[in-house]
Amino acid sequence: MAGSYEAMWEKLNLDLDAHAGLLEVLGKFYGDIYLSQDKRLRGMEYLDFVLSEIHGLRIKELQEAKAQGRKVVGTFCVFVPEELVYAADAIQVGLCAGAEAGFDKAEKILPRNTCALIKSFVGFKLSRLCPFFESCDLIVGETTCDGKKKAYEIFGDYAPVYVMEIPQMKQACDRDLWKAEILRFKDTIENLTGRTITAESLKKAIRLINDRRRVLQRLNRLRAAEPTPISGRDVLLINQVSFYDDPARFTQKISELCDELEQKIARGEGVVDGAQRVMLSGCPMAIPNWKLPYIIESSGAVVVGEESCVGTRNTRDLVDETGETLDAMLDALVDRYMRIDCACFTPNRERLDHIVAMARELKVKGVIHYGLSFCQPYGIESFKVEKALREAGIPMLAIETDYSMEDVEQLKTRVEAFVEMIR
Ligand code: BJ8
Repeated sequence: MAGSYEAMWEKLNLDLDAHAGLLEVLGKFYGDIYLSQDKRLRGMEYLDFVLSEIHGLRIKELQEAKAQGRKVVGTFCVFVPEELVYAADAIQVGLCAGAEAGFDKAEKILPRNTCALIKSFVGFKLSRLCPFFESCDLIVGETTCDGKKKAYEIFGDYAPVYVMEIPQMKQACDRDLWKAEILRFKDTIENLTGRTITAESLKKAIRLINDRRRVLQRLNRLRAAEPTPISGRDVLLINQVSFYDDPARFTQKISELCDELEQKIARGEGVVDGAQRVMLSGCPMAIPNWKLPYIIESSGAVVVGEESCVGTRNTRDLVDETGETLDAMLDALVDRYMRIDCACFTPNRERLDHIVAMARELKVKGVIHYGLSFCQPYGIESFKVEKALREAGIPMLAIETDYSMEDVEQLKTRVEAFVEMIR
């Protein structure tokens, strides 16, 4: 890939040597974790292609869109209403980063004991390693956890940052606050793009993003089959790519992959024989964070669901499509996003209910709770998750880790013991 895109990366002011090193490591990592799998679906070739071109073709597409006057908006959280971005003919991309690259630079402006997800996005920007960052006309942060909230203040010195205020509770006054924030965001996007969001353009955008959620819901329903026809690693990758790819193309490709899955299920074929069904729950896993699913799936288990923002938290709820006026559609957006059950809310009973219901529907033998080190919302909530699951008779293993590979052996030992226990 490098040869044909070097001029573009240079124009984007990437550190070319460091970037080449990153792509090399990423390619090797991907080969070991993904391409080594047996009985993979033909449809995954599209994902392999997208991944191999993640800093190439997709960036070229963004640059071409920018040349035609379209704007690119980067985000870190599923709270940012993508529908408003597309309704103004802009493009949204997820910027969360799942690798340690650039931590040395990030730790010069952030405390070391900051969660890896935050250090990673700061590190990628400071190290000039990510062409997505460099393509953004606006970067949208949000006041979810304290770490992100305070990091955006510092990050604003390096990038054009706008911060949305996210409520912490779900009372009527919180909905009012959120509605005001959605309207403020709408104005911001209209100013950025020079376009007015109309009922017609918003209706189209709601359909576009709902269609992507619907196809991922279909994928989740299909993978629930016994035996499961697709690995958890592959579904994680699909979810990760959904944050970067063109939404309409992605929906089409995943729909084709689902057709293939249906045929596989009809033949009674699974992806692995005799593996224990487990579910992941907790912090989001941003690309290329594939560590834990790989450990789990190399330890006699298969992941059949992700209760996470890179998973069902992002796809479970659709925006109501029946509204005809702009006001009705904006209210539908407000209501849909208020249903997100991030651990940043208090209380957050609905998340516990969702986890138990999901674990039962997927017929899992156990749940592995994934918390990033120094993430207080998910770390603290994991105790309530464990209790809710215990009451439902479902065992849980709590894992706290980061992006480093140093603890792989230790994690493997713990996961193997858990899989043995649930067998
Ligand atoms: S809606 S989960 S994407 S905030 S892991 S940075 S919480 S210290 S990512 Fe999230 Fe939105 Fe919630 Fe989802 Fe902080 Fe925790 Fe780090 Fe986190």
